[in-house]
Amino acid sequence: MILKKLEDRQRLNFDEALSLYDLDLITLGTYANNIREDRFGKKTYYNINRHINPTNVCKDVCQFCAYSASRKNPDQYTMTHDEILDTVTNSVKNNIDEVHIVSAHNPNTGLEWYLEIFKKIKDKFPQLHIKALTAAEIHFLSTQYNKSYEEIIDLMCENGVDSMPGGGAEIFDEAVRKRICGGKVKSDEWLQIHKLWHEKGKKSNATMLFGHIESRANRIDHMLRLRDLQDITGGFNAFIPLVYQTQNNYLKVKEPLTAQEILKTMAISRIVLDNIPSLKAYWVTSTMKLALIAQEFGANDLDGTIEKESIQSAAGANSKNGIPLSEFVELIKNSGFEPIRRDSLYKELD
Ligand code: V47
Repeated sequence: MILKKLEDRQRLNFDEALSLYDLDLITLGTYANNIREDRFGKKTYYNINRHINPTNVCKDVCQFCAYSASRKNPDQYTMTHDEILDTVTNSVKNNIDEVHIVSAHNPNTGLEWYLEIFKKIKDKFPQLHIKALTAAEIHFLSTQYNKSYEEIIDLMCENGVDSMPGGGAEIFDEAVRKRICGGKVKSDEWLQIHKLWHEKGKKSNATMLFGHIESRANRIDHMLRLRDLQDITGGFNAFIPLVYQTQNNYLKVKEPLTAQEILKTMAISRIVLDNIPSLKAYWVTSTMKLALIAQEFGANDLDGTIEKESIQSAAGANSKNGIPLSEFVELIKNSGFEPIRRDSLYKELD
C-alpha cells in the first residue's frame, strides 16, 4: 500500500509518513533518489559563502547550544561593525556570493547595532546576498524592543537583508520544545514569522534539529507543519535537517544517531516535503562523508564553503574553518555528482 503510494508519488499523511521509517534503508533511499533525479539529475548545488556570528551573548539558554556564552562557555564576545566589515571585505576577495549572519540574542547592543550590520555591508557590497536573522532572533528583537514582527521585518528589508536562514525551528512539538529551548520563539510564532516574510515576496529556509530527545513522530510532525505552510506561501527554498552535536552543552542524549537513521530521515524529508524544492545535507552536522552519501538519499544541496563555523563546531562538529572550495568541488565530483555553484536563491552560476 505505502509502496504503491510512493510509486505514484502521492502525498503522504502523518501515519503513512511515519511508517516510512519501517522500510529498509535502500528501498527508502531508492524512492527518495528517484524524486531527486527527476528534479535535479546528478546536479548538486553549493554556494561560496561566509558565516558570521557577530555576538555570542544570549539572554536565552537552549539546552542544546554550546555556542552562546554561558557557564560552559565563559568567553563572551560582541564584534564591532568595523570588525564585521573587515571580515566581509576579506571574504569578498574569496569570491563569496553570500554572507550568512546569525547572532545570539544579545540584550545589551540595541536594535540599531543589529540592523546597521546589514546596512553597512549592503552599502559597501551591494552585490552580496545577505541571509540573516533567524525567526528566533526576530522574535527576540520584537519582544526586546517592543515592535511587531511586521515592523522588524520591514526594518530588515530597509536595511538590506535579502533572505532568512532556517535556524531556530529546532523541533516544533511543544512538549519537546519546552524541554530543549523553552525560553525562545514558540513553534507557531516561528511559522508566523516565516509566513510574514514570505508575504513580502521573500524566501527563507527551514531547519529541523534532530537526534536529541525527539521521537520519529516529532520529526514527521515538524515536516508536516512546514509542508502546510509551504502550501500557502511557497516561500521555503530548502529544508535542512540538522544532526544534533553532543559536546559542551546541557542536553545529554543516551544514544547518538546512527548513519542509517540520519539517511532515513533525509530520504523521508525528500519524500514528505513534496513542495520544498531543495533538501540540504548540511555537511557541518552530518559530516562531509555522510553528506556525500546523502546525495543518493534525496539531498541535492550541500550548503557552502562557510570559511568559519562557530555554532556546531562549539558542540563538536569538525567545521571550524569551513572547507576549501577546490576540495569541496572535487569531493562532489568524485562521488559521482555534478557540482553546480548557485546563488542564494538557487540560480545557477558559471
Ligand atoms: O537553529 C545549535 C542549530 C541552528 C546545535 O538556512 C545545533 O541555509 C546541531 O540554522 N548541534 C543555526 N545543531 C544554524 C542554521 C543553519 C545552518 C546552515 C544553513 C542554514 C540555512 C541555517 O544551529 C540553530 C540550532 O538548531 N544548533 N546547537 C548542536 N549542538
